[in-house]
Amino acid sequence: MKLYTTHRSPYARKVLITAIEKGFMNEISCVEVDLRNKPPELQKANPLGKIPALVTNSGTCYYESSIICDYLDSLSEPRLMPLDPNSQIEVRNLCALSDGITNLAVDHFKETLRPEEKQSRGLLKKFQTTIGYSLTHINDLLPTFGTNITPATISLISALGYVSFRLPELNWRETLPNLSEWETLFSNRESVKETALLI
Ligand SMILES: N[C@@H](CCC(=O)N[C@@H](CS)C(=O)NCC(=O)O)C(=O)O
Repeated sequence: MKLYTTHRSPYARKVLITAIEKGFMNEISCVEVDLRNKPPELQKANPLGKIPALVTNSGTCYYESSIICDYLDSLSEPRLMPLDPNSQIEVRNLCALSDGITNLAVDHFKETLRPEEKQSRGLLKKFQTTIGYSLTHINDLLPTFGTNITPATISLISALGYVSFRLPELNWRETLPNLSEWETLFSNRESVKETALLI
């Protein structure tokens, strides 16, 4: 399998953590992509031109990080996704919340890339406030995330890593000690250490 990726992508990190947890890293060759100069083969594999994109051995391309994680999870037992439908919907809901935080942090970063005089202070503030509000909400929801590795915990680990990297000024570890403690539980896991975003 071929995975188009970039080392600073929180979405690709979800896929890599899943691949390591499922023991598939030896079967995946990673292609590091320069997003400012996308190779034609990425566009060919994924018409959206986004990473992560996974091309399977039979040539199928999966585009969205959650779909790629689902695909990898489906390849072997035990599954990271709980089998019970009610638990599944809970896990997917928590994934949506965590991925939503990642999306806000990415949008914030994109805004900071614009020339300073064109950046919207209001928009940046709105992204920061919504991230802060969502992290506080997750702090209260932590028991539902649990401490097993699931697609939801993977999404949350990835979101927290990205927020810490791009928005250190939010200082969430100081204000949300429960969430910080929860993150620490996972920090020595091989899949988490090996995929830590490079700064
Ligand atoms: N919802 C998508 C988001 C993927 C995404 O936005 N990836 C970014 C890199 S972090 C990208 O490829 N950006 C390049 C572009 O949009 O052209 C997922 O979960 O896979």
